[in-house]
Amino acid sequence: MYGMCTDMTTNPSELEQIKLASQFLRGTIITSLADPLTGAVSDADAGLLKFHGGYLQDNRDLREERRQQKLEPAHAFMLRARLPGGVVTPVQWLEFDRLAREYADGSLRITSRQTLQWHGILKGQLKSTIAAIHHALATTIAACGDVVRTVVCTTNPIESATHGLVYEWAERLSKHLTPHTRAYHEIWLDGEKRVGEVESEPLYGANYLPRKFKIGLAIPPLNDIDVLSQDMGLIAIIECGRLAGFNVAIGGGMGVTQHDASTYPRLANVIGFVGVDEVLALAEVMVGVHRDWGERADRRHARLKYTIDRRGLQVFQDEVERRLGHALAPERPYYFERNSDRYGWIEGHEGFWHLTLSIESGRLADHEDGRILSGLRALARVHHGDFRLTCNQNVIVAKVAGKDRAGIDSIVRDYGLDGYRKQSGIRRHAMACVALPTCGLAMAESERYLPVLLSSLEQLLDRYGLIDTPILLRVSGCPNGCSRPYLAEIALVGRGPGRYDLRLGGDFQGQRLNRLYRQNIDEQAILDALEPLFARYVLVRGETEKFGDFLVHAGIIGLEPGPTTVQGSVV
Ligand code: SRM
Ligand code: SF4
Repeated sequence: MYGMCTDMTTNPSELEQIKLASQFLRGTIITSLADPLTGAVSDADAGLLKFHGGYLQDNRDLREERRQQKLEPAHAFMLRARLPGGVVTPVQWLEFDRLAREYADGSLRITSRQTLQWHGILKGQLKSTIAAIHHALATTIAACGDVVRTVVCTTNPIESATHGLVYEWAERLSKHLTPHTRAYHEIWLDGEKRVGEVESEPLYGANYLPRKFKIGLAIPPLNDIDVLSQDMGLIAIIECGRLAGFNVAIGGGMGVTQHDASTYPRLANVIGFVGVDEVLALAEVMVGVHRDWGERADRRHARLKYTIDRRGLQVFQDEVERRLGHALAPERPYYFERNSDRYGWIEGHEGFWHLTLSIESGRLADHEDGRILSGLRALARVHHGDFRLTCNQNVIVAKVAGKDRAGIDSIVRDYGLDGYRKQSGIRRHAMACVALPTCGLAMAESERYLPVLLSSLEQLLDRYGLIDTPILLRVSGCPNGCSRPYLAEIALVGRGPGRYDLRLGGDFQGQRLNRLYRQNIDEQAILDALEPLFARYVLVRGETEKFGDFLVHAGIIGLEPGPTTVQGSVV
């Protein structure tokens, strides 16, 4: 049962008080939605709305102009779906696409946690959009907020039936850990209030978690979900073709607060192994310890990684095992080959084919280089399998019968979705977070800057014969790290308009954090810093040595080679 955390008794943060008083996430959202005088909702309701999958935002490109006109910011909402494992049926796809065109800004956005976002929804259309998502048998509840978020899973419909089982665990975990409140039904779906019924959240309690909690399941040798960046990562152990269970990794997280050296990215520690029959119990226990031990006064230090470092890993593990009733078994061997996606057609185990398409920054929109949104709509109209979103912001057209491949290929070609065939090595492995104009926390451009940056980098790489060399590049518009930049071989982390920290030396498997190389520099300085490194790399690299590993082996970045759980962030 839920126990009141000790930190809650001392100065809980404002949001803690809002959650506690919200009557299980109701607050005054209904009143805020009905207020005709503003396109926004009250601050307290904006905090609660996140638990329903919605973010109050404004178009930052228009902020200054509207301020001068004495108008309130151009408010609109971002909605995020909760899609465990990133699976979308063609019927759902067509509905999501309709909502993007009718209610949002004409685009869909695949996120770095394999789900979809709609941006630019006006307040008056929020309810219709959420209801339509619900009727398409999906939901937005708990896609955001201080709860267990969308559970991610290696997007691999390919290798074996066991891989399907792992996906089922992602679904089961997601369902098991979804909040119980009926507020969502009442507010968005005209659900009736159950008079006299005493509501409860057996796992979360009335004030929910101190902070978000992220769970991901990886199936080695693929680490496309960056399992060591999750609060709780589960690494599938498949023995003799059978899913034996999972290695358990805890305390991963990327977020850093600008100018606050007490915040840092952290790789999860692998602490043991559980059999499949204990996965749900373990997740509940882990979430329970986060709930009870997490920091409730200062949200900057409320993620699980800080609780673990504050209490000590062994003390934390002892508590988990005490609540579980026994010690975890020792971790089992595993090996990761890559954390990026494999593009193009791959034959699966049931005779089906799967096509991974590269979507720049996950943005599905129509523009001069391709009719990406229309192309996916055309695919959804003829496709009999499903779509799988990846944590690298790409999409897989999954379960295609051999006879249907040519038809799919011709749609892909006609709509300019075949970029993956001609892309440079760095472009195939690039990822950027949303940032401007919708993200309220962005300090620099990210998604809109990526194409410009890539063109400059490609010119440089071409000069050194490295145009086809796979290099993992990630850009974030601020240190929060939504594109998981701290795991990239080359990362830019936004500091201010046109200025970034350049970080180097992550590996290709998502098992090593990179380090700060140059602070707060502009594009020219970034290119100047990278050019001599590319020049050296081309001279000394072996046949297969990756750029990040070269930087470490050559002593350019002060890191130990190999899979390490390096903490801290600055060289
Ligand atoms: Fe994120 C906040 C976008 C994945 C760490 N993130 C935000 C907000 C909601 C800004 C805000 O709070 O107002 C951004 C909305 C931008 C917009 O306009 O859409 C935002 N995060 C995203 C997405 C859409 C980035 C993308 O380009 O794909 C990803 C949505 C994931 C999803 O579907 O749930 C996204 N965010 C991540 C990840 C990557 C991951 O989870 O694998 C991280 C790093 C991992 C982690 O959590 O440590 C991440 N986002 C953050 C943080 C820092 C959290 C921290 O511990 O300090 C914030 C800020 C916060 O929570 O206060 C944040
Ligand atoms: Fe916004 Fe920063 Fe996340 Fe980018 S990294 S989406 S700028 S919060």
